[in-house]
Amino acid sequence: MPSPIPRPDDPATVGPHPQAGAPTVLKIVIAGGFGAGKTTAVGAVSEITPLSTEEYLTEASAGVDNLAGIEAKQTTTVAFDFGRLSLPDALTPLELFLFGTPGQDRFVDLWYDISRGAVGAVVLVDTRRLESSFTPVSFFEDIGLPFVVAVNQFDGAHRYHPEQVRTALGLPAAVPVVTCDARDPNHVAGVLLTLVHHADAVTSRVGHTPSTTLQDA
Ligand SMILES: Nc1nc2c(ncn2[C@@H]2O[C@H](COP(=O)(O)OP(=O)(O)OP(=O)(O)O)[C@@H](O)[C@H]2O)c(=O)[nH]1
Ligand SMILES: [Mg+2]
Repeated sequence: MPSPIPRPDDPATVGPHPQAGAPTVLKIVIAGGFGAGKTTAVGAVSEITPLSTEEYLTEASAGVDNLAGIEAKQTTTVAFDFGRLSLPDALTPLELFLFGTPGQDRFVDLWYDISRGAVGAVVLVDTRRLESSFTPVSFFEDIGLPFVVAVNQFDGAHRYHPEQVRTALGLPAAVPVVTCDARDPNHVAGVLLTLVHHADAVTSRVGHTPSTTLQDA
């Protein structure tokens, strides 16, 4: 059985010296292209009423925001989502602070602010609009923040094997690619644990924490 993660002395934790038994608090970014299910995922798993910043899509955004496959979508995130998930039964009790990004590329400046202090990111992918995943993937590669890809399996969408998605996105073997239903709390919690383990493995391997640790927040 691998050791529990993150270690209590991991510098990528909130607070200078987490007390024994106190949860390790981690900031996690939920990212992905427009309409990939970020707000849905945060809302599904959050134990508090999530903070969201939704605005109605207007005719002015027609032709800018691609609604193919999500025609029923009426709102979009214009700042960020916030939710919280406690995992007290993990070997190291965890408290995850979840920050969902706005999806459109035009909000990329906000992605930097939202990613500050995070230990890692989940990139949600809608395979019907795969092209919208390239910018968030490149973003986290560029800033050096560990990330996992979670394919959100929308009803009626073709079910691609995760390895097909890896190839299509040009992801290295080290980046976990998993599938989920963003509406399912158990699925989302599983994706988050995959990310926490992956981030721990990456930071252990390179011998330092990402450039955006919680100490920067
Ligand atoms: N069938 C299905 N619908 C989903 C799923 N996840 C999200 N949706 C729907 O897809 C639409 C988009 O979901 P959002 O959570 O708003 O997506 P988002 O990524 O936050 O969108 P932006 O903030 O605008 O980029 C909503 O109508 C959701 O109800 C899913 O797993 N399955
Ligand atoms: Mg949203």
